[in-house]
Amino acid sequence: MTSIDRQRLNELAHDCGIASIGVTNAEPFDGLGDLLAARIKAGQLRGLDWFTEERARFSADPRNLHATARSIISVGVPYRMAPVACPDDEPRGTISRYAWGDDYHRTLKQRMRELHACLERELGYVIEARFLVDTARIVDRAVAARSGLGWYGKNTLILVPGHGSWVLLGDLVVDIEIEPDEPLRPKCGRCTACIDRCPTGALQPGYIVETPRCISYLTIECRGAIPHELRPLMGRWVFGCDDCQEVCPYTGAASTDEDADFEGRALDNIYPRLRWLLTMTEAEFRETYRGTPVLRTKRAGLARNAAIALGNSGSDADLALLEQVVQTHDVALVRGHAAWAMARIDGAAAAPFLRNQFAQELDEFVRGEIEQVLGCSA
Ligand code: B12
Ligand code: SF4
Ligand code: SF4
Repeated sequence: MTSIDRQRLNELAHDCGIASIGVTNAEPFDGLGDLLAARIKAGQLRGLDWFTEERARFSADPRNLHATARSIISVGVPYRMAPVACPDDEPRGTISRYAWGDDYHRTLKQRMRELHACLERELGYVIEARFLVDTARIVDRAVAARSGLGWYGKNTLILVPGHGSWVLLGDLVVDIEIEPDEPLRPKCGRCTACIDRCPTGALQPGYIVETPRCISYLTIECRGAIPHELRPLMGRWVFGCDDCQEVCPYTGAASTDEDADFEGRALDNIYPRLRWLLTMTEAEFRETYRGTPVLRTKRAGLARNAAIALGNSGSDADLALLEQVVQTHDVALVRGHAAWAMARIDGAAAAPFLRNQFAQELDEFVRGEIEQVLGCSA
């Protein structure tokens, strides 16, 4: 069977909307299973219930996915769109760039399917393939690093030449042999800008993200109350966090891309109005975020995050709305975080309302939140 010429593969990928690729074999990833098990044991992935040692060990050997796999094409799709100005007419939160437009899982899978079809056409025979994006069954960054698609930055992300870390990753696992690429040399040198910038101290030396402290985890994956000590550090992020990427010199130097799938559909998909997030209906939430990654956090999670962001950035002018949220929001999680936000904006001004609310509040969580911010007792 003939295989594909490497240069031709690049061209086909490009035609399918995939800017960068790297190729590696489908051998197991040496030491990865043990590394992941150690990270789990150390609590660095706490909160991600699906991230079990069993899944982690499975993901270290691509042949678990596909017994006859021979090669993996690591695909990189950049998503740095032109900057959008944030109007300052009212308080707004920030959504991380990858979530401005369409859900990347769908976009990448579709482009990988197109590449697979092109390959079959080009070679004239059937190719068994698996299409993976962001699953627990393979470690996308490990594939990208071994295939030379990019190198590990100290922010633990893969930096792709010309695009920095503004690149989403997918894996096209195939049963044909393709000439593999060499891994790239890491280029962080003495820079530690991302570690220094991380607002919560989640990013640590040694290529470690403490998941339970990462704003990305807190705003997207965490379903319950956000720990009090982390809330003031979350700034205006309401979905994900890009701080450890924005500060990176390689990522800063990245070219902007034009890709309709990743463009923010409207301002509320980039810098959403915080007051609106706190009062939006389920229908409004679904309409605005339909088909985007933001749906993952659900309406209650996004409203909870908005309460924190408003607490961190709002003024006394927002207290009346927050009072209304504490009294009437249909989700206790949001009411409790709104009480926190009032105290964060102006503890003295909020105290009479919060004391009064505490006296009549029936929900245990909301009572607990008020108790903590006021120091009042039952
Ligand atoms: C779980 C997960 C998260 C969790 C946990 C992060 C974590 N600690 O891994 C949370 C929710 C916090 C998260 C956040 C984000 N994520 Co995420 N996440 C994943 C997911 C699903 C699994 C990652 C995983 O297996 N982690 C566990 C182990 C493997 O990670 P680790 O302990 O950091 O170890 C790795 C590296 O640090 C490195 N390493 C470890 N030690 C050493 C030592 C040396 C010397 C070197 C060189 C490297 C090295 O090797 C390990 C294997 O990759 C992947 C998709 C996938 N299936 O792979 C996306 C993925 C990593 N996430 C991605 C993105 C975009 C993000 C965010 C930027 C989203 C955002 N804007 O909010 C943030 C960035 C946070 C950060 N700085 O990493 C992209 C990264 C793209 C890229 N260019 O690298 C991925 C690949 C999704 C995708 N398919 O595109 N994520
Ligand atoms: S995404 Fe934000 S919180 Fe998480 S490691 Fe990066 S800077 Fe820190
Ligand atoms: S900010 Fe500096 S240390 Fe962090 S990934 Fe970029 S170059 Fe590396």
